[in-house]
Amino acid sequence: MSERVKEIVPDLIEAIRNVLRKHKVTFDEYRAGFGYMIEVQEAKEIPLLLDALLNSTIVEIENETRGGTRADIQGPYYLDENYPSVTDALAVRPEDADAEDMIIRGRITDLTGQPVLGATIDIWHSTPDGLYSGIHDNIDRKYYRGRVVTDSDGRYSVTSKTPVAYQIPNQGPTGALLEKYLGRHSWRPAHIHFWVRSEDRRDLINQAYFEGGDYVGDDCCETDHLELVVPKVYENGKRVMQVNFVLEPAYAIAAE
Ligand code: MBD
Ligand code: FE
Repeated sequence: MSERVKEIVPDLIEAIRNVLRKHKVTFDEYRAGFGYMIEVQEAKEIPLLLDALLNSTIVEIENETRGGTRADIQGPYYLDENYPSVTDALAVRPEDADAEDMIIRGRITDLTGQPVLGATIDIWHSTPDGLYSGIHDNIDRKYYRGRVVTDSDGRYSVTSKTPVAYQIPNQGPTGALLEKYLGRHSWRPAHIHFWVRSEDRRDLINQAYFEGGDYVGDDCCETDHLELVVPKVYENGKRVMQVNFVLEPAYAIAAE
C-alpha cells in the first residue's frame, strides 16, 4: 500500500494545485473550502460526500477489468459487523407493515453458466420512507439488512418491503453542495444494495433498481451502471425483484 500511496498522493496533490492555479483561488476562498470540510466532518458526512462524488469513478475503473456482472457503487451505509444472518426474510420495521411487499430473488452463476452454490449475499436497503437502519433516526440495524446464502442451484430468495427513491440527507453539507452550490438534485433512484462473496470468485458489489422508477438514469451519485434495472413484475401483490449475478473467478484480478 505504501508504494501506491507514494505513487498516487503526489499526483493527487498536484492535480488539486493545478485547479487552484487555474482558477486563481484566493485566500478567502481557500478558507471557505476549509470551513466546508470542517462542516462535513462535524456532520459525519465524510463517507456520504466521498461516495456521492467519487465512488462511481472507482466503479468505472473496476469495471474495466470485470467479466460477468458489472459492479456498482457501495455507498456509505453498509454495516460490516454483526451482519444479521437470515434465510428467507429481512426484518421489517413494525410501522412498515402496510408498505408494499417485495421478494428479492435470483440466481448466481459463473462465467460458464454453472450455478454458484454457497455464495453469501449481504443485502441492504432503505426503509419504505428512505432511511437506513443503523444510520438514521436510531432505527435498529436489524431491519432491512441480512445475509442470504445460495442453494445448490445457485438460487436465493428473501422477502422485504419495497424502498422508495432516496434523497440523500439534504439538510447537511453534502446536500447543500449538490443542491444549493452546484444546482443539482440530491436524489438516488430507489435501489437495493448487494455484496456477493464466494470462495475463489471475485467479490461483487452491486445495486438493483426499479424499472420506471423516479431518478432511474438520473442518479445524484452519477452511477450509470444500470445493468440491474428490474422490470415491474408482481406476484400475488408482491413486487418481485429478480436479480441474477454472474461471478468471475478471483484470479481475474491477479491476471490483469
Ligand atoms: C445511498 O443510499 C447510497 O446508496 C449512496 C451511494 C449514496 C448515498 C446514499
Ligand atoms: Fe443506498
